[in-house]
Amino acid sequence: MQETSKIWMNGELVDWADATVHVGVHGLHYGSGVFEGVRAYDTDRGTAVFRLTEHMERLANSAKLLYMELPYSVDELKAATWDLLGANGLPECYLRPIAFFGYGELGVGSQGNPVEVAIMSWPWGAYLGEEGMRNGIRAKVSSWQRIGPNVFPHVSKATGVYINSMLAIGEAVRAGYEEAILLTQDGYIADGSGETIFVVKDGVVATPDLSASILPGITRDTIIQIAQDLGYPVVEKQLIRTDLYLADEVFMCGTAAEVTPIRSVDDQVIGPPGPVTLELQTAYLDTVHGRSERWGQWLEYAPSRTEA
Ligand code: PPE
Repeated sequence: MQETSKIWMNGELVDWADATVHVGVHGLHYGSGVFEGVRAYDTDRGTAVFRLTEHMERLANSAKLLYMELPYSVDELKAATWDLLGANGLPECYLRPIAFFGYGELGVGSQGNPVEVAIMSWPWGAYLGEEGMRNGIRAKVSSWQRIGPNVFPHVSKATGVYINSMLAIGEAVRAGYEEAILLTQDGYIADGSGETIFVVKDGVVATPDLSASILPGITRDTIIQIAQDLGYPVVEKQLIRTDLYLADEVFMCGTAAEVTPIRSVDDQVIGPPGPVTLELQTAYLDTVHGRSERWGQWLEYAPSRTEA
């Protein structure tokens, strides 16, 4: 991770090295935190944050699902983001808002612990590598399943649940693959360790529906909208692993991964990035970088710029 100058922490901009917590924080012991991943892009009109409002709204929803009261509103968190971007002066970066139960009463119950909130920002390049973005990655179906909706509220982007993702990607990488694809407990496709999965077959774009133990992905929503606007039928439905093996195209998407093609799953060759994947990838990258106006409503600019 490339260190930057400041981190926003509990209402203040502090030096990178000073954004620390005590080993007794609840969030460290029990994974009781919620977080976001957001990207800011360098555009002709200055730095733009892609769908910042939706990301902060999802953070608030994630917190609610853990019965965590955020001490800041969505608007305050958006303002904090702009303060941080201004302080660090990076034209383009990844942003990581996080809220967690802090230091107070150790014990599984979260009562009696303050809620701490921080936002980090640092440069983060292609999540699955430049080569993966261009030529596609090799993925493996994981032996680890996604947890069901009554085990954990998967709609919450909670820190502790990422143990599941950590084990899955660790297994895939040790076996020589770049990413893992997790199935639900019923055996349907859920998602990647940090991405939503899309399948293209006979011109139809399909992705698992939101009940498949997945995060309601903001990039997922973006890609569905772009694909529909480009004239592709899009279906949200249960998918099984053989749908991946027999697909014309498979890709994954997420804030960090953007649109990354998948060239094989479990050594079943899908092939180099196909035309639909490339069209959606180009449309997505043109949108986030402000090169295309068509979906420009998703780019949020620093408040002073909007007022100017
Ligand atoms: N599923 C999972 C499990 C997931 O973690 C992400 C985001 C997505 C889908 C896509 O969601 P969205 O970004 O709203 O389209 N994963 C974050 C990276 C996690 C990491 O720290 O690594 C991200 O893309 O920021």
